[in-house]
Amino acid sequence: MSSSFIFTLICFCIVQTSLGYYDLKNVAYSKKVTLSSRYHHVHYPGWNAVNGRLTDFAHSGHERSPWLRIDLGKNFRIHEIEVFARSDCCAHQLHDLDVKVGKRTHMMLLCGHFTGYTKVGGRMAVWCPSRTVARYVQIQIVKGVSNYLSPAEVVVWGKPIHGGF
Ligand SMILES: [Ca+2]
Repeated sequence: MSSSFIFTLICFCIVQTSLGYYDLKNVAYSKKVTLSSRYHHVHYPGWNAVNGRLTDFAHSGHERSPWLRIDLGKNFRIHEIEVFARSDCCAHQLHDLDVKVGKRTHMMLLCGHFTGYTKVGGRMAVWCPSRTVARYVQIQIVKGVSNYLSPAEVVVWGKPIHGGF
């Protein structure tokens, strides 16, 4: 993985997205993460999914519909959410994701869905409806009866509601 790409993830560079926004930043970087369960042998904390590195990963326990939720700390206008698969192996672990956002954890709305599998080191992306505002972002596997959720990184491109970081 090139250092310039990692720099893009962690240094909040101003980016131009496919829709032409220039002021979006990765508002998930270093925020609080909750995993639905914990992998039993080795601890791969949820924080690994927001640390700006694609060389490590968070890892849930074995369950039907594991999820990972990021608390952005406050409401942001959310534009795009990217989920990166592990770069060492096991891309099949990341598949059929619901991506939900909400201002409260009990009021999450579907922002987008990704059907199928990624490849090793692959990327899933969903774009939220225009003017989506949320504090929480959650990804969850919604297909299959026995799954691990092991994203290398979750990037949330967003911006403050009233300007200024
Ligand atoms: Ca990571």
